[in-house]
Amino acid sequence: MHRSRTAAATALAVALAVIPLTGMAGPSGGAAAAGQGGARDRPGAPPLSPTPQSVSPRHDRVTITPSVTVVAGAKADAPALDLVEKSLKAAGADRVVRATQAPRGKQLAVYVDGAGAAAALKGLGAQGADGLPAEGYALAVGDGRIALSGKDATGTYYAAQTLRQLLPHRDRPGAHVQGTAVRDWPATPLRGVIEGFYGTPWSHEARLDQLDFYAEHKMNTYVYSPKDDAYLREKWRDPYPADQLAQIKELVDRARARHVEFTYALSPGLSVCYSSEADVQALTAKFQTLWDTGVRTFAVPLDDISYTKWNCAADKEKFGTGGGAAGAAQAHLLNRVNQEFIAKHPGAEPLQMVPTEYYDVKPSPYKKALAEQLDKDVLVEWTGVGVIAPTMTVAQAKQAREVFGHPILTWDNYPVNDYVTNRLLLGPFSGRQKGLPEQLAGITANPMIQPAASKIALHTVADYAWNDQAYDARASWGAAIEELAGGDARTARALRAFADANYSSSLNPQQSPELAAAIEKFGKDGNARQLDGALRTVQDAPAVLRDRLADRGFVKDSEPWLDATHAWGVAARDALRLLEATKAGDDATAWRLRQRLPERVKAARSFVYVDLTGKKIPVLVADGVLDTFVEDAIAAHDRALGVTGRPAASTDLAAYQGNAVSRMTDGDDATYFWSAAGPKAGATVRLDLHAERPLGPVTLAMGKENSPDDYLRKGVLEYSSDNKNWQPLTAFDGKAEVTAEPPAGAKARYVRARATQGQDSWLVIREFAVAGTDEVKVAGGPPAADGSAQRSAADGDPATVYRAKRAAEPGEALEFTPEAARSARSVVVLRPEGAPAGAAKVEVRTDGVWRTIGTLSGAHTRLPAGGGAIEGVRLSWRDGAAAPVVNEVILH
Ligand code: LTM
Repeated sequence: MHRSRTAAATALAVALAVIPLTGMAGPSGGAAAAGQGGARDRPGAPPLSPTPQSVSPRHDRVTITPSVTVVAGAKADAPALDLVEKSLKAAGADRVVRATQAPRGKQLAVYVDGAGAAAALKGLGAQGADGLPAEGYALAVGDGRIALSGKDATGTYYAAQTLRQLLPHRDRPGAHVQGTAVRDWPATPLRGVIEGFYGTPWSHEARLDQLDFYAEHKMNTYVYSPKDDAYLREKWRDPYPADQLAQIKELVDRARARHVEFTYALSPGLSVCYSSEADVQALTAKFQTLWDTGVRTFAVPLDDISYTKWNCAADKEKFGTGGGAAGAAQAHLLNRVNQEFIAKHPGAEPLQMVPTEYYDVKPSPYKKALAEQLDKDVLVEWTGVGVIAPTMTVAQAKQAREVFGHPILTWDNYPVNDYVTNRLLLGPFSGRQKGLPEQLAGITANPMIQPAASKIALHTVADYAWNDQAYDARASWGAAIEELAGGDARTARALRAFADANYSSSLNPQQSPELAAAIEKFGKDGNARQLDGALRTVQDAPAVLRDRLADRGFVKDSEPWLDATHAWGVAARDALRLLEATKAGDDATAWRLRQRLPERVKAARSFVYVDLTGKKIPVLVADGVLDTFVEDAIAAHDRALGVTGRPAASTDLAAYQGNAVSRMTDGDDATYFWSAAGPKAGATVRLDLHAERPLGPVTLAMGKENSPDDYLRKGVLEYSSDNKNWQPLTAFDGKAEVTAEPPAGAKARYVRARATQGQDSWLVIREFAVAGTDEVKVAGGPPAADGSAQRSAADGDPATVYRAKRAAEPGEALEFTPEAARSARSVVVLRPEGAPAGAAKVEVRTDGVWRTIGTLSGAHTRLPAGGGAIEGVRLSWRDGAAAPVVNEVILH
């Protein structure tokens, strides 16, 4: 598969010159106008993927006869022929025979390359593959025959892949196939995947499976470059153990049989001495062992190394110091490899390299040295502007070519998740401008640590790289899901819900767009049944996928995310029920559901991904959507109860892994918010108390045992009523634990901590809390157990609990005294599920006189207050009542 960039570009220009295609009418059916073909052009048929450059539907069809003859040209590609035969059998043919002549009678004939295919294409009014770029092909189906012709062997193989998609699946002859003419070619020469992430490298089986997948999607490149394969980096000089080399050979063979170029990428940069003769020999010797297994494409990635530090004194002496010296040193080494290995191995593809400055287009001495000194035929890899480039434009690619002075192959860091191992990135490839592929030698995508789960995104990468002009990210995403679901509607629905719940990334900033839209719609039309349907799909998706998804690797890869998706679905459905019960005034049901939610959320947050080092990382699913929905439902319930509830936490800092900002208000000192970067001056973490209220002491507990330095070094605590005008509370400096006493009478709805200086260390906040002023004083007994407080029973937050230390003694009572007498229609007492009825008499004091209004009835008690301004509420415990537990006493 020798591909010359210039030849490909010229051929592409020729191909473009022949569009639009002229009519392709055949004797038995006129051709409709040529179009960019997905299912649009073939109603009822599954979309062809990647979308061909041109598809012309015909008005006839062919029948899969019991016996089909394949007439192959002398040089027809063997894997293409195998695939054609397999596809015909899968379409119902009992017998597929090979012949050199066309069959007699009504038997279906399939022509693959050679004079037969050329004549058949002509007979069907279709152009041949001449004039197409490398890997292009022509395919026509109609008038009792099928013809495939490739520009080259890979082109023929791709024609066979398209035929595979056109043919139905059935177990007996007689299927009809709609007449079609396809003329197709890739938008860019190299298209594929670079296994280039940190973390657990893919298994051998997964790699074999990936190679099949790439072939089906017309991707022709697999770069073997896992960062945590020691023989590629730390031990780059060492030869492979025999078993590992045997596996590589198996991959190389499989790749060749699938028209995928296995690219071997060796990264010596951690220890190489660029000027050392011995290291040049070590590098080329290692390449030679790979050449002997059949590898024909080589790369030398020099990313993620230091170029300000030499690995040997000789380099400093020879090249000097600074970026320019590093560029010269790398060019020196690579040119030797290029001239002494690549050039001396006929059949070797152009050398590829990853520069140390791979992530921008800024001119620099390093890039200048590479541009001027590196052999011109070396391909330079580039990640776009940014390591993870949210967008990539034609202009940037032109700049990259200019500044690096070499053909550019993108190393696109999507859907790689090694820097966010708590996430699966299941959204489509997006933000890449149309026209980009033409500027490039190719596109390689760095996938997730999870190979099978990467297939959704990789399907879309393949679509874009083949035909960027026809690319529609959402449509391609939908097609990827349909394909993985294998035509099963239930599986497709479940997979779509799961992918939607794991959608967001730097390329697709919106998390769970479909679920978020369903929640938004519910906010407008209140159609709970409809939202419950959507949430139920989310809740059930994991079980459906575990049960029905044919790609078992996908299920295995996704385990903790599947668990979390189910658990978030359960939590969100309870939250929806809570909203509905609250709306319906069904207090007892609402309170029961409300109490379940913290456990539901805890369960949803409990699932972990275990990384290469054994570290357990809590996974995120539908974050910012389902967790927010649950929080909003709780807040709505609080409003209905007439309490302020737990403050809502927010920040402009990204959270590190699952350490979400809500963890700093969960009342648990063992959990924390953890920023994913050092705060810059002006960064804030904020509390919204939901309503303006008198401000009690504010506590900010930062740092944690194994990262004690992760606290705001210099900052200020501030409060505000309108979230705009802020009053200083206290400034702090060099302290991880900060408390501040507000001035008497201070009222606020918002409290924030603001960094007044930037810092490198990240930020941990274990708890950020604002005590109310004692709006309601709680006194009496029994005393609270350790770790609990009586005032939790009247702090405005039903999630905090007063737990008595012991059973009530005779005559003991818990008394609540508001700062000022209040009128209220009822007294509500909230207690945990299972709290016994009759545990206390409930009394109110009006005009200085205590009056019994009823007894506690269970977890939820609402008693009419009986008129008058209430000066106090008393729970007089029944003699011998078990140690009381109270969430909240509310005057409402
Ligand atoms: O992107 C490049 C060239 N190098 C590394 C990758 O190995 C890594 O997978 C990605 C994402 O973390 N970032 C890199 O810098």
